[in-house]
Amino acid sequence: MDKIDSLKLYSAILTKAKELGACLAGIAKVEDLKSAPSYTVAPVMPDYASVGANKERLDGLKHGEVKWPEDARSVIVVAVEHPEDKLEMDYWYGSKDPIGNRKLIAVVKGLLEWLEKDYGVSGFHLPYHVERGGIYLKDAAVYAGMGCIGKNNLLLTPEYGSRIRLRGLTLPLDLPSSGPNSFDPCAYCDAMCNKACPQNAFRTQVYTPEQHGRKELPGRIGDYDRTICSIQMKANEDIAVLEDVEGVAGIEQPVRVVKYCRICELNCPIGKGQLSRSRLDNIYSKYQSWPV
Ligand code: B12
Ligand code: SF4
Ligand code: SF4
Repeated sequence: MDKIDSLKLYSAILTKAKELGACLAGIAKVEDLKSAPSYTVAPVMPDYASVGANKERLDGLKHGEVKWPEDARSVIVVAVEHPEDKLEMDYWYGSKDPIGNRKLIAVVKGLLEWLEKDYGVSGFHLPYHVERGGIYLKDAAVYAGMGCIGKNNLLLTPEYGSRIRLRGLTLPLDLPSSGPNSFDPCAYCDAMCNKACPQNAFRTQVYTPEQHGRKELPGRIGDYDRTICSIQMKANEDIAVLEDVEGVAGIEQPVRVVKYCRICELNCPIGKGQLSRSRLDNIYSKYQSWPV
């Protein structure tokens, strides 16, 4: 594909992703991602097998390693907003995917069908779990120009803060990359996101540049401890109760609704819809199982 054609396709993909329901979209090069922070650091961190990890790793895959599709050259990252006035977008209803994830899946499927039909290009729908063939989506989103990694260890975007969820697909085409950029509001912020964590998961530096070979670590400086964060996630699972749910496709009976913690995400003032203190307190009560 020549340069003009790849620029036209690049722009058409981003437009189509938004038509299909993405609030943000961007493109990153696979070659750049192979040396991005999570891709080089995760394999040398201690293995993680708690909430959010899939126990069934693809054959031959080492812990933290990413299995790229052989022909993958570019990653399209799409995002869907999970605003604080629609907390249910993030809830797990029994074994059903959250509403937001279902929306993301529909966007990716729509893009793949359109690319095949209009351009004769076959892409690959990346699974969510890295252990099952997925990739580290936050780094991909940074390289795709969607934002930076905040001190809350999440992708932070100018438009929505961290209140978005991500999914991706790969293409066998070299497309222009839309990032990274210089957006970094955390440089001037005293990190209320970290202070609000009910488990104090950012209490101390647990990963160092010397041990991990680079300075971009979990929580930026190595102070986000996923084993502590997962204690809260397990507590959220334990306190989930049967609820009558209305208006969620596929749910007819009362189901256990798991509301995973997102306090470090919601406590950041960046992006749309800044929260009043009373609304924050109301939200906290839904996630916390004990007082801080
Ligand atoms: C496993 C997992 C979990 C586990 C373990 C988390 C972990 N970070 O290890 C648990 C269950 C604890 C968890 C918790 C949460 N998760 Co989670 N999780 C994942 C998953 C599947 C893989 C993440 C992973 O293993 N990362 C590898 C570890 C080693 O990296 P890391 O801790 O993120 O640290 C790296 C970055 O900080 C990066 N980095 C640091 N500085 C810089 C600078 C630059 C320039 C760059 C490029 C990178 C970079 O380098 C670090 C490694 O050195 C992803 C989905 C996916 N496929 O990517 C979702 C994902 C990251 N989770 C997400 C969310 C929202 C959450 C929660 C809020 C829970 C919730 N309600 O959904 C919390 C937030 C915790 C936090 N503050 O980070 C979203 C993030 C969206 C966003 N806005 O960023 C993702 C992308 C899923 C999604 N559907 O969109 N999660
Ligand atoms: S509250 Fe938001 S802007 Fe401030 S440090 Fe945390 S993530 Fe960055
Ligand atoms: S998701 Fe909750 S427990 Fe985990 S780091 Fe954020 S605030 Fe702390």
